[in-house]
Amino acid sequence: MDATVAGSREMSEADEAKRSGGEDLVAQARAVLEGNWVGDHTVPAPGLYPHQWNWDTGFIAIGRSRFDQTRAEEEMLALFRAQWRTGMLPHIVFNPEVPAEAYFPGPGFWQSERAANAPRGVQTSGITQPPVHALAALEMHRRAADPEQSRGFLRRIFPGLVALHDYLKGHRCIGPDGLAAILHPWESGMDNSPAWDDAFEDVEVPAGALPDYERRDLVNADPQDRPTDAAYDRFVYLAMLYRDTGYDDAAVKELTPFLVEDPMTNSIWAWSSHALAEIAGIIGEDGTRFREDGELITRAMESKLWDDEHHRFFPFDVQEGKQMLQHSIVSFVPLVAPGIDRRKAHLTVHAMDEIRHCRQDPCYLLPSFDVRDEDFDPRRYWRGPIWINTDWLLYRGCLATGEEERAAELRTAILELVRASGFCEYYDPHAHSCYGAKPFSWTAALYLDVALGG
Ligand code: 9WN
Repeated sequence: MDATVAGSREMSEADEAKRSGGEDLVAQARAVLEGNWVGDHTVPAPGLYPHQWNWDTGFIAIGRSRFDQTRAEEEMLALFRAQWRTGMLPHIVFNPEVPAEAYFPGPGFWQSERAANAPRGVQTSGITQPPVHALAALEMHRRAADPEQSRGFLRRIFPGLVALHDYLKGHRCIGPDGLAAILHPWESGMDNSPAWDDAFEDVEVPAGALPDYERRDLVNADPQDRPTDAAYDRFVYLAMLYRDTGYDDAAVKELTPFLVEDPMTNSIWAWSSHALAEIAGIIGEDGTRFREDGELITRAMESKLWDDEHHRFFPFDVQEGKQMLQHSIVSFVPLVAPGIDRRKAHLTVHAMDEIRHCRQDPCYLLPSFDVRDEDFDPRRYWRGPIWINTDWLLYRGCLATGEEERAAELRTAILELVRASGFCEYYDPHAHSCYGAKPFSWTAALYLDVALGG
């Protein structure tokens, strides 16, 4: 789309936001991000998530850049200051001013200060999350009120982005096909999803292996909304396995039952690889290899993760050597991968309706898991509820693949859900109730992006 057309679309969407009362909500969304700002970053939500999170920062910076370019850049740079020497970008950067016991697992569990590759002077977790950062940096640049300042920002963040992409390619492409593997469900960002159950249920926690620990999440959220204790034990055990290798990617693959090639992580990586190529061009670097990487990731997903019976992409269990056929939202996210095969994209868009509640017009947004499945739970964390970030990805995927009608429908549904229920962490797919932490930053940020014409 050329800049004039994009500009006029944004104008008319901003006008529409005014007419429909969305203007108040835009102001409220900004207030949520201002309220959750702490020093040099935005917390996902007060209480439950008191530190800086990895993929949250990317989503938040996309929305924040709509009204505060400088702080959006600042929080992205703050995250990259915690990058490990390997290029690994940790999923949590701990705020030293927050009491250690406020979140579990906290810095005392991860012990990053003992890891040879961890940065000094900052405590972090030892695992990562989906690499949304290059695409976020490019989105921010496209919206920048001050393009010169933004080019300076791109020059500063570029080496970190390259190191992150090289880390995924060099350390996480464990199978032979050029797809990055996650080694913990927390790395997917969709921690408790049934998408991982086949591999996750293979995790046997030996008696006496776990430390005594207290779940801080249950102090800040309703236990009905959060993962079960049995799931938490497995989360903690898997994280310990990795930690106790000294966060060694080569060593852990011999030990862990959980190694998964996830369509969502890989398609975000493909999208970000193309964004990185474009960023390289903007700052006078050669982006060819990143574009080539993006193409290879997309081709690998098409050949290894695509399922021609169900018309969607399934995660691959590397240790068992098979696809995991649960019907979760990750299956549709490859729509965002640039250059995805047109036929597969079209079939994927149609398959999306199969997992949602569509008895009214417009349909509800896509839930995180198939509403008809016996494992579906309308309120438990990633096992059914709607999350705005995953639907935002599908919205962008539909726009990118020319599925304009679907994109418009998702856009309306995002605006409507937030208008009806507020800036929640997640929403019931059958009603307008919502759960989790509130006000939730990426919901506010992506609402802004969509309302203002993202
Ligand atoms: C563990 C912060 C994070 C998100 C994840 C979401 C949730 C953490 C938790 O909150 O995970 O990383 O404590 O449950 O699943 O996607 O980044 O918002």
